Amino acid sequence: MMCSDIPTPVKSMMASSNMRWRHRYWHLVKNANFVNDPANASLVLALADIGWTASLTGQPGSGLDFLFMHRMMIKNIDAMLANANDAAWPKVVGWSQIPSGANDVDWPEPEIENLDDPTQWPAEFSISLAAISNARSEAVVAQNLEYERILRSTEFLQRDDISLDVYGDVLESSVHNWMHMRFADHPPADFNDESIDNDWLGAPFSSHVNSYFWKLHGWIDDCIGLWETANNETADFSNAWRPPEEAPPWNQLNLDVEILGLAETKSRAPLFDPIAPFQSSPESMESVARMLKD
Ligand SMILES: [Cu+2]
Repeated sequence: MMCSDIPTPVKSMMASSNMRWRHRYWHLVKNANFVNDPANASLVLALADIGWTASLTGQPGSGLDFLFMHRMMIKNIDAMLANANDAAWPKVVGWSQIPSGANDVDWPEPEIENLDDPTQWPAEFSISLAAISNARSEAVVAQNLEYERILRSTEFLQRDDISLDVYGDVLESSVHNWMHMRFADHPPADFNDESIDNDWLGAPFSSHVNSYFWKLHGWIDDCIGLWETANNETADFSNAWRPPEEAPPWNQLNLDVEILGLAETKSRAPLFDPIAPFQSSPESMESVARMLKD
């Protein structure tokens, strides 16, 4: 299937404010850097007040949460796709293999001008562009394609230490984060643009509006089935976190005026800087490397 975009009516539903904030909050409340920053304390509390609190990425339970949340997102969009009647997108079908070449005929790495020349990067995009450039480098691509092979091998899936929860965590902090940045296009001028045009794959606020998101998350979701087959067990998500439906924009949260003012002067959406949200910490990269060593 030739890299066709998801049908427009479905894309507009994905671009809705509620969908955007929900996906943003989901990733935010699992991010230790965000949650543990004292500057965000008031916001963290306001979110917890309306049910947005969960185990942090890397903590027990977070791998199941990750797999379950994105499985629910797929279920949700599949219902929309069924109604949209687009032959190219009857439902989400994940990549059976992650595209290996930069110029894959169906799913190429989107072309970004001057990506190989950091001196040309506008300052406001430099962190994002550095993350994309790194994710596309030969060594990082090779490393992650090797991870792909290991993560789907029966020997790995049958290891005693690879519960579905641990598996979800490893998937998230390795190939998942990498795919988000590798296939991201140039960052948008306004990361908080809620129009359908903002489908930047590098931030949870916009990534699910992008068709690549559904190819890569389909790939992740298929991993659950591989784990089930290898272990002759059915995935049990009964303890996974059910995030709230309610996801008001951050400036409508119950924050005191002072905090709100402070946040606004820092930048327009200070607390959600999409710098490189899909980037694993060095510690979690090391732990992945240790776990995926043959
Ligand atoms: Cu997500």
